[in-house]
Amino acid sequence: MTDPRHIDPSPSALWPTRVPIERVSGLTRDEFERRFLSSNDGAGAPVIVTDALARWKAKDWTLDHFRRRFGEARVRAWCRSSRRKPYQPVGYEMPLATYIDYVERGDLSKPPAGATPVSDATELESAMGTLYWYENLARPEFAPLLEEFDNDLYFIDNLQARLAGDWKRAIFYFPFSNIFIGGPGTCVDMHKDYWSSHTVIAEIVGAKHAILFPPGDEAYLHNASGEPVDPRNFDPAEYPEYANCTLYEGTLEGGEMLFMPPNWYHDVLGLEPSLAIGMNFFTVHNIGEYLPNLLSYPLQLYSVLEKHPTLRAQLHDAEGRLLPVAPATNS
Ligand SMILES: O=C(O)CCC(=O)C(=O)O
Ligand SMILES: [Fe+2]
Repeated sequence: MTDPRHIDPSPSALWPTRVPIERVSGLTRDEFERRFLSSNDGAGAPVIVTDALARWKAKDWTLDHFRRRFGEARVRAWCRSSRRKPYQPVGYEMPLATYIDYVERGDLSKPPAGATPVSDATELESAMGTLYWYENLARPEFAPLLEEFDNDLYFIDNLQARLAGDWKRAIFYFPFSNIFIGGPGTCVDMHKDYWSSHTVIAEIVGAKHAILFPPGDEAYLHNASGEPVDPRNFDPAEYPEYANCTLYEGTLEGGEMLFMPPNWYHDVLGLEPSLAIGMNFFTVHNIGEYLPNLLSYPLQLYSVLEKHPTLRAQLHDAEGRLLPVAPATNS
């Protein structure tokens, strides 16, 4: 019997070109821009920034802290691995405290006792990943968390971080800032993130193994049915051009941040009980691709701003009517 808590993150030995993800600290924004945004003909390169969390209060978060602070909050944890064929997500709902116990010391091959199924499929197979809780930080009970980390990153000019006051925080409410808590074997298998955004994963507790491919490899990474490759275990006959790809890999440790430039494919595997924050954002490099997307979803934007306690008030007049409303005139 294999131990579901021991994860071998090795990519398939078939990949001919493998590049370790660089680890850096103390870079100026100019250096960062040159080496990780403009390099590779504008595709940039992923990088692990080892000192990005240094000033965050959130860097001291622990799983126990979450159990004590939000233990009663009900959460839905999912196994959404495409390794399960046919693809069938498995989801369970439970109090966060129950979920954290499962992550830290539960039997990962079955759902925690007392958890309620929320999907048609209910079978967990640890070889295909374990239950993973990730959720946008827009829930009112998590609002205090937004004060404990910062989207103003020292190494990159995040334009969202320049927004003033409430707006700066409200942007976390847009569907792009997630908290992730999971045990060994959680997997978010190969995808690229939305809207050509930049992505950071701030790994606060635990370790994860990340595999990335540059945007130019996109065509080689999909089979005839359009399914992305599982870079850790695949049939080369299904991906005949896989050898053209350049696989970047690295282990992200607690306290470190992984930066991914726009449109890089990634597969992230949890190695230990872990706690992370993911943020998607834009800079002058990707604003041209990001803004049209943002403007295409005005109702979603409104619905998230509505959840923000003070911005909500600003969206309505004293009678509760949605602003802007035409001012009443007598003429
Ligand atoms: O941390 C993970 O498990 C995956 C995160 C991810 O894919 C992302 O933040 O874009
Ligand atoms: Fe992602």
